[in-house]
Order: sequence, then C-alpha cells, then structure tokens
Amino acid sequence: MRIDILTLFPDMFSGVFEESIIKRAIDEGKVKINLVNFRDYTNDPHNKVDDTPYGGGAGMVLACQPIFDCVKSIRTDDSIVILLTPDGEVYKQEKAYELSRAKHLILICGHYEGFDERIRSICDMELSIGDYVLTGGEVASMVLVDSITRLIPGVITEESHENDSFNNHLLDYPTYTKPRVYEGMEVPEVLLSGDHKKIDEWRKSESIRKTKERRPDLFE
Ligand code: 6GU
Repeated sequence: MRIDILTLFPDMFSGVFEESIIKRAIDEGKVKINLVNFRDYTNDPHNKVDDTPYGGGAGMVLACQPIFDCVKSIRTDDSIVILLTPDGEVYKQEKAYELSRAKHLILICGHYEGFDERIRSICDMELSIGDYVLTGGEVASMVLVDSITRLIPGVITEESHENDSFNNHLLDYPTYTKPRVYEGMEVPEVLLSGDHKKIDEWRKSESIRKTKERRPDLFE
C-alpha cells in the first residue's frame, strides 16, 4: 500500500513512523508513506496557500488551487482521497479494515480555521477521529495510518488482531501475565486451568460483560 499525506507541516510526522510496528512495515515494504507539502504546488508568487473568507470572519481559509493541483498530480485510478475534518464521518475499526485493503490512500490534512468548501468535491471520503477539535488533520492522519497499517496482511499476525476491541462490536477481554498474584490481586482461576474450551467461554463472556458495562452504545 502507498499512503500520500498532504500537509503543510511534514515535520510533525518525524518520529511517528520511525518506531515499532509502523517502522517494520515500512522497512519490509508493506507500506510506503510519502509526505507531500502542498505548498510546493501553489501558483502564488508569495507561496500563499490560504486567503481570507468570503463574507468576512476570522482566520484564513485553505484555497482550492494548491490542493487540487497536488491531488491531480498524484491520484491514480487506485487512489482513495480522504479529507480529515471534524465534520467528517466518525472513523471506526470497520473503516480501518476497509481501508487496509486499498492500494493507495491520499490523506488531506486541513488546517487553520478551515478550507474552501469546494475541496470536498475532489474527495472520496471525509473522516473525523472523534467529537473534539484538533488544530489540524495531521494527528488524525497519524491515527489513520497507524490503525490501517497494523491491519495490512503480514504486518502483525492475524491472531494478534482477530480479538481486537471493536471486532464484532465487542471490547477485548482482560489479559494477565506472570506473576500469579501481584499485590494481593489474583489471576482468574480459569486462565490457569489449561481447559481451552472453558477459557474461550470465559473470554467471550468477559468481552460481553465489559462491553455492556463500559460501552452500552456498542451493543445497540
Ligand atoms: Cl480529522 N481534524 C480536525 N481538525 N479535528 C478533528 C478531526 C480531524 N477529527 C476530530 N477532530
């Protein structure tokens, strides 16, 4: 998979993709992440990418031209163009699975007070990572890249994500490791039993119990 991230702040990404699982996925060629500064595409003699809003009001608005030209130059028939914006569809694990099967993602990070509404016309999808406002789409695009990359076949074992929280609309079950007793807190007996049928049943019922308690909305 190739992912192009269109941003005015490529330096914000340094480090994030250079550790752990994402780094390994890049090193193994499973994902290629390309940071594109769309300021490089502006026709403005002073390198401007934004302007004041029609009708007045505070702040600057990202203009169409740099983003349109940048997207035109990199999109192919295989591309999915995604705009990161707080008024987009709320991003969920299901969408992460869907996008992990794509060949090419183009992520557009909005910034400042907003972007020209016509930019939406060149996007296939608009996503938000939750009901709060970030200074820009950069952190949101890091969230997408992380959650999508780990689902690309071969990046982590299928077993490592088949029990993830949110699969089947359930939260993950509780896990424990050694020692058996820590500060008086014991590992549930069933996990020491060696009875895998019983263990599976316990995990399933704990997933359900936890989800009902913490996220009744997922139960719907
Ligand atoms: Cl994608 N962008 C911004 N600016 N704020 C957000 C968001 C995105 N998702 C949640 N809040």
